[in-house]
Amino acid sequence: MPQVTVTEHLLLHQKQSPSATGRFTMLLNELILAGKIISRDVNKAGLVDIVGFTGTENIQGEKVKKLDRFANEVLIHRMERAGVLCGMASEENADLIPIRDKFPKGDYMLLFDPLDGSTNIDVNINVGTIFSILRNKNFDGSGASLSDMLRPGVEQVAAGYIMYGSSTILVYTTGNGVHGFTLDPSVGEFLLSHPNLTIPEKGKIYSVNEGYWNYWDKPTQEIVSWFKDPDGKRGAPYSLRYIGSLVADFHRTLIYGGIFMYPADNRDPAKSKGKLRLMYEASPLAMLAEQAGGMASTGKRRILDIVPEDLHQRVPLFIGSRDEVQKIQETYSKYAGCA
Ligand code: P6P
Repeated sequence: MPQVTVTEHLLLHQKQSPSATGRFTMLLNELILAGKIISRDVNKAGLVDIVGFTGTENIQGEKVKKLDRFANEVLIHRMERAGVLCGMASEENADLIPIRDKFPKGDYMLLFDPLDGSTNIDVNINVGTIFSILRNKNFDGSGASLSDMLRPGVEQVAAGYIMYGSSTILVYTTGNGVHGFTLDPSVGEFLLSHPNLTIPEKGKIYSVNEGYWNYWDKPTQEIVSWFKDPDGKRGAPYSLRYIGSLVADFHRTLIYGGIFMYPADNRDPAKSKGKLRLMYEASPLAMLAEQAGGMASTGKRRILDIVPEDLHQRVPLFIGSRDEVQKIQETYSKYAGCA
């Protein structure tokens, strides 16, 4: 396959709109640079522990901090200087992150989880940066307000993730299909490796933390039980795969099909609406899933239709192959019908 870079792919396949002034390409290229810096340090994490050296220093010349805070610093530093944003939000920051006046602004807004699943780094499990890109319809040259940013996922102009593991892969959509690029460290470029990714219509894998079975609602318990083919009528149950790192579990679902679930939990008040965040986890992954022919739901509602009330709002998440997500929704509506 000829080596196609992200920039080339964007120029060739991006929906050419009159307003396409290359600013989106600048945004994505800065994001990619941040991803390369994070990848470099994530891949050294084990060494830091073993040999004790700090490896690299971060941009402020400080010793490398905890990797998710380091990833957050890298993203904020790089993206503030991209000259195309009027605001950011991060899983690591309670409030909206403004773009300081000394930097030029643009009408894009970036929301991200800098290093999701970072607790898995110590055991060499893949982790990832998840990002969501919106445009500020009220942009007047000044910074975005919180209400400018609290937009439903259906308004995202782009979404994606960078997964750090045996290789570093960037998967993103601009509403024109889903495409994967693998980092070639020898040249420092992400090269097209998975063009036009699509989720199989139906899968054979379900992915959920079964340890929380007793805290789920009835529809979730019923559908998970169905996956196990309890009466043997279907001849074979689904396989259970659960890595415990959202980006890794989603990436497998995107490629192999099936369903990833993080249901609401009636034991832990903090997870009564689910553990995963709407704006920088569920929404960007939902855009990818739908662009790849799949679905993403809370069980009751399409994820992309939810208008956020808070930057860090949590939602239950059922995402993956159309067939399995529809089964979840049918089960929920059956119970709603009985309510
Ligand atoms: P649990 C990692 O901490 C994370 O935020 C996601 O990456 C992952 O999907 C989820 O939590 C795992 O949560 O409760 O199963 O350990």
